[in-house]
Amino acid sequence: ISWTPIKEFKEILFTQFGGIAKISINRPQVHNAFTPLTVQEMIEAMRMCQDRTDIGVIILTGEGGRAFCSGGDQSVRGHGGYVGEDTLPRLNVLELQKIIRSIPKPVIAMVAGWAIGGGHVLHVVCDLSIAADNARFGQTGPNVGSFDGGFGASYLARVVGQKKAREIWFLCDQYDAQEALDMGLVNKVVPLDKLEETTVAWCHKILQKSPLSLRMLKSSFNAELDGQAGIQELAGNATLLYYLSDEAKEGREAFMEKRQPDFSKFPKFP
Ligand code: 1HA
Repeated sequence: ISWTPIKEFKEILFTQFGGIAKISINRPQVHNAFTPLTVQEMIEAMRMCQDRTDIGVIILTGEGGRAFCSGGDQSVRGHGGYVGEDTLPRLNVLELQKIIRSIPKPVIAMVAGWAIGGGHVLHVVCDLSIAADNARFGQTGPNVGSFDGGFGASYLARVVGQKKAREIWFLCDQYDAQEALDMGLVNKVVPLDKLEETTVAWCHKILQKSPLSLRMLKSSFNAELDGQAGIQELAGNATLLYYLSDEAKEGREAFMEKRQPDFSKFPKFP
C-alpha cells in the first residue's frame, strides 16, 4: 500500500490512498503520547478530511507498531492542562474526540501496541477499532492523577457495559487484544503484519457503500446518546437531504423571484 502525503506536519503523518485518509501520530519514542500540537495537527487533518469530497473513510493510528497512543504527554502536563509553545494549558484532545464523533465519515482506529489513557479514549470514540494481536488496552487516570469523565467514561460504558467500564477505570488493568474483542471493545483482531492490509480492506468495503447512507447512520447512532447536539447532527443531515429536493428548491426559487411559492405539486406522503 503506497500512501501519498496530503500535508506535512511536525508530530503526525497525514497521507492518502485513494478514498482513504490516514492520520498517524508520529512520536513513537514516547509510545505516541500527544502534546497540544499533536492534537492541533490531528484536528486540522480531520477538518481537511471532512471537507475533501474524495475522502470517504479515515484511519486513525500511531507510527512504529508498538503503540497506537499512550495518552497525554506527561512531560508537558502543566498546571491545568498540557502545555505547548503558546504556554497555555490545554485539554484540546476533548475537541478532537468531538470531531471524530461528529465528522460525517467513518473513522477507524487501527491499533497496534499500546492504547492507553487518553490514547485509549481516542480509539473508543472511533466508529470501529481493528486491533493487532500485540494491542494492549487500558486507562491509567487514577494512577497518574487524571480522569476522562466525558466520552471516556459514559461512551466507554455504552460500549462495554457499566460494570466493565468501572473495572477498567477503577483498577487500571491492561487488557490484551483477545480480551478487548471479548468485551466488544474492538471489532476484530489480526496478526500485526496483517493489520494495515485488513484495515484497508475494511475501508474499501465501506467506500463501496452509499456515502449519504453512511452519513445518516453515523449521526443516527450518535443521536440517541448525544442529546440535543446529537439531534442537531441528525437534523442537519435531514436538512442537507431536503435541500437536494425540488420541493425545497421551489421555496428558495420563489423567494429569489419575489413570488409566492407553489408547493401544490409536491406529494403529501402517507
Ligand atoms: O486523562 C487524560 C485527559 C482527561 C481529560 C481531558 C484531557 C485528557 C488528556 C489526556 C489524558 C491522559 O492521557 S492521562 C494518561 C496519560 N498516559 C499514561 O498514564 C500512560 C503512561 N505510559 C505508560 O503507562 C507506559 O509507558 C505504557 C504502559 C504505555 C508502556 O509501558 P512500557 O512498554 O514499559 O514503556 P515505557 O518505558 O514506559 O515507555 C517508553 C517511553 O515512552 C518512556 O520514555 P523513556 O524512559 O524511554 O525516556 C516513557 O516515559 C515514554 N512515555 C510513555 N507514555 C508516555 C511517555 N512519556 C510521556 N507521556 C506518556 N503518556
